[in-house]
Amino acid sequence: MSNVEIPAGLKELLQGYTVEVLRRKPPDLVEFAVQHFTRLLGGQRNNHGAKKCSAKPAWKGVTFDPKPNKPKKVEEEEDTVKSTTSKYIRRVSVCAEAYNPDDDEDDDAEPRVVHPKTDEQRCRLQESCRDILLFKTLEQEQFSEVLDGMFEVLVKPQEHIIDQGEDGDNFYVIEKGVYDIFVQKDRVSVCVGKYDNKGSFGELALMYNTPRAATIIATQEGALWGLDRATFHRLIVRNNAKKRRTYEAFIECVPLLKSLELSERMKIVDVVGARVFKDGERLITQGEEADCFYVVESGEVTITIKSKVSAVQQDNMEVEVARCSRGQYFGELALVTNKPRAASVYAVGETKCLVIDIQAFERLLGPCMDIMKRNISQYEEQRVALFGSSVD
Ligand code: 1OR
Ligand code: 1OR
Repeated sequence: MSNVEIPAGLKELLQGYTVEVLRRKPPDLVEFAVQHFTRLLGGQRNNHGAKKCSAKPAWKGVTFDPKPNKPKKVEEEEDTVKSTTSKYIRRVSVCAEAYNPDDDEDDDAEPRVVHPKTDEQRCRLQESCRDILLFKTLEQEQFSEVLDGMFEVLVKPQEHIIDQGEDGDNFYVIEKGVYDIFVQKDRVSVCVGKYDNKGSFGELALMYNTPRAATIIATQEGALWGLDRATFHRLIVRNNAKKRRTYEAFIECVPLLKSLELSERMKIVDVVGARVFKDGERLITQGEEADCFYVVESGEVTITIKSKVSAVQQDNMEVEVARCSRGQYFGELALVTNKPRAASVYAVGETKCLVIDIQAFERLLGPCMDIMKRNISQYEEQRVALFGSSVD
């Protein structure tokens, strides 16, 4: 026996298998061995592929089981790679941890999850995440960790991505597809809105440790990017604690939000994105469809309306009708009236705004609706005073 050469790595390989057996206590050791070593092999190939030629598909998208409409966890687990050791880890299903930013240090102990992606997948992912408000206040490093942690989910028509009342597993960013939002009212499911090829959903259950607040159903084939609960918690929820500290004082002095409870104002802070616009940059284009609402944090915006200069002249000239500065809001009119944008808005000097998407606007700003409607009724009076009937 003395001349038997033990191949390098054999001991570690068998130890790894033994540890997994002891942890999971599988009923069939042979079957478990096949699964375990297949996973390891897949991991080696993925790592090789990613290093050598990232254009090769390193990860195929997660598809949905028709029942029970959840991403296939096995595939998800199989493709979950720990970046530091390149060993596979299993995503332990997490049940309902309470929201407590002070616990965040524990999150550091969590292994960083990386789902390898081809260059092509990464491009599509980056494009889908470009305007996601929840990512707009992240540092570059946190943002790239979010991108690493996301996995592709392909969906079929009528798939339930989320069911109201269930525990939250993932947060989703839409790459493509239309998704209806249903909310149960008096035991009747009512469609309260939709996501049309952009946006994100599934953040509430993960942020506040609550059951899913709505049902989200794909109306056609689509593609989503998922982010697991633990990674969402480590990166987004932790960032929210920081965001609350940053914006607490500012949000307190926004006149529109005065009537809200402090907790309601903080919920707004949790979902806002911060965007900086350059001098002269257009934030809103008159006539376009609306999907968000703005509050000026610093700088100023000018609001312009196209008006015909004379009855014979068809070209529209933009006329300034208002300005907004720190603490003032705009972009509510189209959301409240469900019409196209009534004016264009441009930054005057470098301007920073907090941005709220239409779903969060409808969910959180209901109590401020009276104030907004009162101001809206003044627009019409001012329109007549300024232009008579010459506005398009
Ligand atoms: P979630 O984790 O609770 C369902 O899972 C998701 O639907 C939720 O996160 C939001 O991302 C999204 N009320 C609650 N959740 C909504 C709503 C909504 N719209 C989208 N989601 N309302 C509709 C507003 C247009 C209020 C209905 C009364
Ligand atoms: P929105 O979603 O239509 C443009 O996008 C925003 O400009 C609009 O919401 C309002 O928030 C803001 N008429 C219409 N929109 C106005 C006006 C306005 N002022 C600000 N906005 N008028 C000016 C009243 C001083 C009437 C102009 C003729």
